[in-house]
Amino acid sequence: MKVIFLAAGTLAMQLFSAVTCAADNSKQHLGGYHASSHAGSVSVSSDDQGRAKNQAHADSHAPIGVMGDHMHQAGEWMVSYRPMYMSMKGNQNGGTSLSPEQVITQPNRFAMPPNLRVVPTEMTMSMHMLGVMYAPSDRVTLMGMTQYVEKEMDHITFQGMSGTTRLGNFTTKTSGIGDTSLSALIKLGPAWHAQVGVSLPTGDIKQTDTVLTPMGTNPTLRLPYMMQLGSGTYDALLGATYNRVARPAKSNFGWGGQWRSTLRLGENSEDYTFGDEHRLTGWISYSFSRALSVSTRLEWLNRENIDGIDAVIMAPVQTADPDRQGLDRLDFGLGLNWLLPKQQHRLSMELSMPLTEHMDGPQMKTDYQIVLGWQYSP
Ligand SMILES: [Cu+2]
Repeated sequence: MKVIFLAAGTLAMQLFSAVTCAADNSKQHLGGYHASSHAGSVSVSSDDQGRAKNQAHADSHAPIGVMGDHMHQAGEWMVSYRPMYMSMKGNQNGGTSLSPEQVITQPNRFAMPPNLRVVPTEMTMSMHMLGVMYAPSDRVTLMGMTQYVEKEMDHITFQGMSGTTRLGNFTTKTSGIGDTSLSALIKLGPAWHAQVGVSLPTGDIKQTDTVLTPMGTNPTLRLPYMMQLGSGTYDALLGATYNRVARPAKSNFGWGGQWRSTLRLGENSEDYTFGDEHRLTGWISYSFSRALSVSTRLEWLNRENIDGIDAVIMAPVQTADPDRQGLDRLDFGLGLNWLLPKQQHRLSMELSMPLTEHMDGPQMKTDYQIVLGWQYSP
């Protein structure tokens, strides 16, 4: 796992420097200098000093994996693109790893066959997140985000109603627009703000693909919950963020923290509700200069099980079970924020992997996650 993490890190760095060069070149064509521009600064702390004096810091944004982390000054716009890639591998129940042969000793909630017969072995998820921010005043920043999602899951099918004979493998894929969120960030103090928002169910929850059954047939079925593109419900988004940027004269260290919850409102058209999610994170950043900072971060994620059931999702596989979706996970992340000259563009990346994970399983284990970011504020 470590090797993969390192390899992914190197790849991400290469990607990053490629993107950086491209951005550096294109910057030449952007023309005039804007005195008040910051690719999204928050160091709005001193209103009395006037805007021209406000300079952005690389660490005035949290690590790029943190959403809704910063505000803007009145009249500022920002657009952003954040590609996110997540890899999951292998299975776990509670805190214990399970081989595919161990997974199929677990009971099947649909009773026939008595135990699970299909085991997911690997999953990848890519999200292309597009965001817009606008601040009508110094106290409020509005934020909209939508995403294009691609998911892929590999499985082993075991033959017949019992036994450990492997019949074959199959892969399911889904892709499309995910859910869309609209939020307001409200300033509470010099380094504090709250988030209040709603997630709109723009992602499809009826995605299908062809599977291989234990009987050797290949029907096209509605795919399990985690392969769907959205929640199907309107969700409330609530959070609070504190971000203290480095004060170069005193210390190059900055730090911050955030709480963020996704609370599902009601039931979707297929008679179920995804579990609420709660995230608590804290980070420390170190600034080499105003323009470049690195960070380490811990994030705790709690996700609840699904309430209700989609009557069409019924298969001897763990992912089809609404009671095998909840988890607690602690992630460790390493990040980098770079504010390009003229302060209009920011490039960021963050790599993270779980330190510990506990789940109502069996469920797939998270391997690692990479988030890249390009943010532009004219
Ligand atoms: Cu912004």
